[in-house]
Amino acid sequence: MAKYLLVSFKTCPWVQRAAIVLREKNIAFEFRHIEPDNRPDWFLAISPHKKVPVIRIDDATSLFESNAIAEYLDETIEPRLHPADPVQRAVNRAWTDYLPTFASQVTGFAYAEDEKSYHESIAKIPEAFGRLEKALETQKAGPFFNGARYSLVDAAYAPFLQRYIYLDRIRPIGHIAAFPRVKAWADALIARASTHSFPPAEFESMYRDAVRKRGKWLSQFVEVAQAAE
Ligand SMILES: N[C@@H](CCC(=O)N[C@@H](CS)C(=O)NCC(=O)O)C(=O)O
Repeated sequence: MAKYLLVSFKTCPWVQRAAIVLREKNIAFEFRHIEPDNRPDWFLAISPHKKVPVIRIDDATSLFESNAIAEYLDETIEPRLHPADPVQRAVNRAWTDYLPTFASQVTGFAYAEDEKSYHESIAKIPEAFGRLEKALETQKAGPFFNGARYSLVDAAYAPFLQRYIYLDRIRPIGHIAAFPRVKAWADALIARASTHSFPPAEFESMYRDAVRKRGKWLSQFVEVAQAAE
């Protein structure tokens, strides 16, 4: 058995965040995908909220919550992805704290039940992108959040920026074009090998299929042929 076992749902962005950190650190791990509708007893026994990701270490210790997992991996395995400077580290942590809000503002519309709530949800996107655009401007960096060095902030936002781009291809939204730094950041993250747990085209098709099966308002726009590509 590998030292690290990452328990996953195939399209979960929070799992992807943990997997990215493992890949950035070149850590060998077993990636075990389970079905959301059929969570095995061994998993329920190690996941207090019954959620993925869970990382099992040496078949002895289980950690949950993607941020806690990312921080643990960063504290224990080189290279450090957090900046050495304490102020920059605090800035980075502040932006990883913002991630759940960002995720719901930027991809929450995919869960809207009807057209009205879909449009209400879409209207929240510019505020979230605007905040990140300002943060990237303050960092004066690129291509990644802190510049040339990849960080835990990059690993955190990559899955959600990738999903926004995929959702935009299901039904065009266009907001990201007004935020050039966010757009360039998203492009750099999508171009990075560590972002991808599956070949990108295969994953996009898997993700579209998951959006279609969700049965929300947006689901009707996912064409079956596209989902099965
Ligand atoms: N805050 C958690 C979120 C994890 C999460 O929401 N995982 C979803 C899958 S993407 C899940 O397991 N959902 C199952 C459920 O809510 O019962 C983290 O960062 O790890």
